[in-house]
Amino acid sequence: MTSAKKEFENVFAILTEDFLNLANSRKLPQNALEWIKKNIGHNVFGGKMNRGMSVVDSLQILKDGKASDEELFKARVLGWCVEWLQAFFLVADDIMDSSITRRGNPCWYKMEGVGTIAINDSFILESSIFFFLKKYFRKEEYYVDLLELFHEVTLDTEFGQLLDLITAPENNVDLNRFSMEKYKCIVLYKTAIYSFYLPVAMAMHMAGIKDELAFRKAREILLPLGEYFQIQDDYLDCFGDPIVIGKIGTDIEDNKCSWCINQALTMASPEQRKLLDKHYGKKNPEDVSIIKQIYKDLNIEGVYREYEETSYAFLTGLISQLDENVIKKDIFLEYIKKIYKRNK
Ligand code: DMA
Ligand code: MG
Ligand code: MG
Ligand code: MG
Repeated sequence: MTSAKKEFENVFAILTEDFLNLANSRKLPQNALEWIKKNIGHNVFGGKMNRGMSVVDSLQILKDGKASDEELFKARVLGWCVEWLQAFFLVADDIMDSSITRRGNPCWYKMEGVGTIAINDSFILESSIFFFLKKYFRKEEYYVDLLELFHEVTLDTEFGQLLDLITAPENNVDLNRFSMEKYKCIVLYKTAIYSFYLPVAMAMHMAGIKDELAFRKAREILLPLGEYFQIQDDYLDCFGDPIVIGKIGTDIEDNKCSWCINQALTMASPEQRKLLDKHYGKKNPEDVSIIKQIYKDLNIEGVYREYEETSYAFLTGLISQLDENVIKKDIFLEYIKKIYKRNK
């Protein structure tokens, strides 16, 4: 592990302690404190930390590598706020998607004695963010910007999750409902904004950037980058190694409007289309393997490899056109480097 990652990890323990002290100051009994500690440990810690680290990396780039220790600490706190937000979404997402594993462990709601308590645990994870922001940023002139950003991004993500879920109703498969256009709208809201725009926008606020154009330009790159990231997620859901990605895919079972099915729909013969209609969105493993066989016959893997190349060329092209005086290209180049050809 890099020392930057280690330094980032160290801040997790500080924030966990802060939050437990808060709960303790409210006179919560010992078993509640232990529950909260387990919730945080299971759900916030142990991810790839890409989102969180990118607040730190982006700030360093914006400050030409001269960020002070105090600024770096604050960027790490904000990075963990993104990780806490992600944990809040994932705990709920796994319930709604009937998922089984996450980060190589059972999903939180699947843990012994947790069940639907996970719903309230996800709320607690969300609320923790505003405690951290108040504790560490109350006196900063950009405090309100951070609050607005978290509130707006959270709402957008919830809109995205809504679209994702109502486009995939259980026991009511209708592949005519799907399209690449709908797909792009879902992933913009459910993934791109919180995973890509949020971390960079926070670093920009910390760096004192006020230029609206800079925020707009950042968005213009980060949102397509987020779409690319979710297409990778959808591809890995079906074709990734569960051991490596740490989760067992459920998109086919869940009738999800995933990139793979949308791609298959544009290529399927009438016979294949009939099979897709008949077997998509079913929990039965036999149905799932029929869908996977069609994906194989249509060479969805090959189409994905090609998409990945085209998309990489498109995104690096977009970045190269940026005006360095408005926003630094390196922020985005760092990002794309981290996710290009990822297998987890
Ligand atoms: C992820 O969508 C979106 C959010 C807001 C968690 P997903 O269900 O495809 O994610 P995963 O594959 O990690 O369950
Ligand atoms: Mg999910
Ligand atoms: Mg989901
Ligand atoms: Mg997924």
